[in-house]
Amino acid sequence: MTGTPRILEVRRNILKRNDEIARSLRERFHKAGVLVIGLVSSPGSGKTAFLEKTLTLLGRHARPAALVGDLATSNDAIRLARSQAPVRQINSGTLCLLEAAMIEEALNGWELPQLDYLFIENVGNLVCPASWDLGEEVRAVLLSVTEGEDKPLKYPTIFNTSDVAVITKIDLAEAVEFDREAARSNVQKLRPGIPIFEVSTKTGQGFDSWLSFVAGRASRPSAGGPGPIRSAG
Ligand SMILES: Nc1nc2c(ncn2[C@@H]2O[C@H](COP(=O)(O)OP(=O)(O)OP(=O)(O)O)[C@@H](O)[C@H]2O)c(=O)[nH]1
Ligand SMILES: [Mg+2]
Repeated sequence: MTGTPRILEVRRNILKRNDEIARSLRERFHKAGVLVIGLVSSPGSGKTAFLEKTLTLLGRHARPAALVGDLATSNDAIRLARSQAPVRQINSGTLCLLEAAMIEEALNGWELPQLDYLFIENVGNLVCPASWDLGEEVRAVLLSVTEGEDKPLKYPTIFNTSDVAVITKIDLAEAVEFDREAARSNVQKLRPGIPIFEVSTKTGQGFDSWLSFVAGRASRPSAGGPGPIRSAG
């Protein structure tokens, strides 16, 4: 048999369609002047806790909003809404990732120019979301100290498609004998030069630096062009 196996071809077409929607979303975000930051990590590494604190702190002087993806429940949206920011939950059903079309639909009725920041918390998974562009300007990958320093090496795609890394639950580092130098060096091996923040939502450690980074990215004119390559397809 010759030619591309059909299953591969279908996957490639789906990824291509996703990239087209992501590109048009990126243009909309750019025109509206909203900085979009995607959060990816394994389940339970602290995305919602980190985002709730980020929204609360940013909300004191700016207009942040969030979309949050989970297979089921609205639990995370309820937690994030405590920050007073506009929040929408996306339920992906059986899908282990968010697609650009889901973002497009979830934004219905929102006036993007009235926002300064839009955060997108992806479904907890270190594999599925890696190749799916959502039109975000910045992708942040979170790694909690309880997961082990080797995770970047074992799940390289999610780390080398990210623009910033956040080590979470740093208050637990000692208890789990977290080797921060090894973790940092593993992240840097995959994405040399990537900024890395170490934070705790329990103590507030690291949030000043993280918020300075976010503000810096917001004030930097984005290219508004095709954007970063996330798709491996
Ligand atoms: N000690 C400590 N616990 C934390 C911290 N951040 C989050 N947690 C705890 O970690 C658990 C998971 O946090 P979530 O914020 O739900 O994690 P998540 O990544 O959003 O999880 P999913 O959306 O299910 O993938 C909760 O019990 C949090 O209280 C932290 O900085 N320090
Ligand atoms: Mg969550």
